[in-house]
Amino acid sequence: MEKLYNIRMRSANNNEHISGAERLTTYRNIHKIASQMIDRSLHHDRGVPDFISLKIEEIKEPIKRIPPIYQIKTVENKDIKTTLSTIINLLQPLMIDENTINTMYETVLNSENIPGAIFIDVHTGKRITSRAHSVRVSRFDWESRTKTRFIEENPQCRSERILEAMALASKVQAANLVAELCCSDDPNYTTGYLAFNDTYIRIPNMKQINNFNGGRVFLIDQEKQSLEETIHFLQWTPVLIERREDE
Ligand code: WAQ
Ligand code: MG
Repeated sequence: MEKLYNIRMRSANNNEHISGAERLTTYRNIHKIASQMIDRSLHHDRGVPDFISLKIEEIKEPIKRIPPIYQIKTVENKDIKTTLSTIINLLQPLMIDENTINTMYETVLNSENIPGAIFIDVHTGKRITSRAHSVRVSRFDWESRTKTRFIEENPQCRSERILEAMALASKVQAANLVAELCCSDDPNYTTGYLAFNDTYIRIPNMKQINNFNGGRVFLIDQEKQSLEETIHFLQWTPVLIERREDE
């Protein structure tokens, strides 16, 4: 197996998060991916950065291979007024306290400019990671044949933004979290998603157009898994989204 490198970019202005990205790539493609990321950091709808960081590291750990998230759905949600109740309805099978769902929703629509995800405890409904310690999922990417096949099977998901979100959601599902909720912080992108039980549910009108708020939350059951180990897996374990040929 060829060596892989993790490339991470983050950019900010006045210490406020603008954008970030992460990819796993081969030596041959480092230059291409790195320049795409710099381009992306320089032309972002959230603004022009005064700080860009680009980090490239060889992966030394064994790579875990996981399939893409199993099911993809889109719900109808015509207006931001119904978004919260749509999420509450979708989460019904998990029997989560409604206050906890409200906290999840408020956290992904926050204006705090959080670069990573915030954990919420499913039992207390409280945030258990602060803005300063938000968790950036890293070291994951699509294996290229799996990605090509996935796009053929799901042509509505061919945009890089959606593919990145699905790769991230696939790694998060592999971490056994109860649920993930995401709203883009891009003012021009209003579709968000909810992921649980290996299902990715796209939710149109998660927020109003021209709104710069956005975020991600991970709902965790700390009686079933340790927060620390989960964070370690999300940040450090290299994961390729890869389907075996016979699947
Ligand atoms: N790890 C943890 N949190 C992250 C990461 C990461 N690698 N990247 C972004 N976030 C958090 C951060 O708080 C951002 O503000 C927030 O998520 C949104 O990130 O199917 O574009 O990159 O059409 O703006 C969903 C696609 C797109 C839905 C989501 O997120 C669909 C998107 P963004
Ligand atoms: Mg963004």
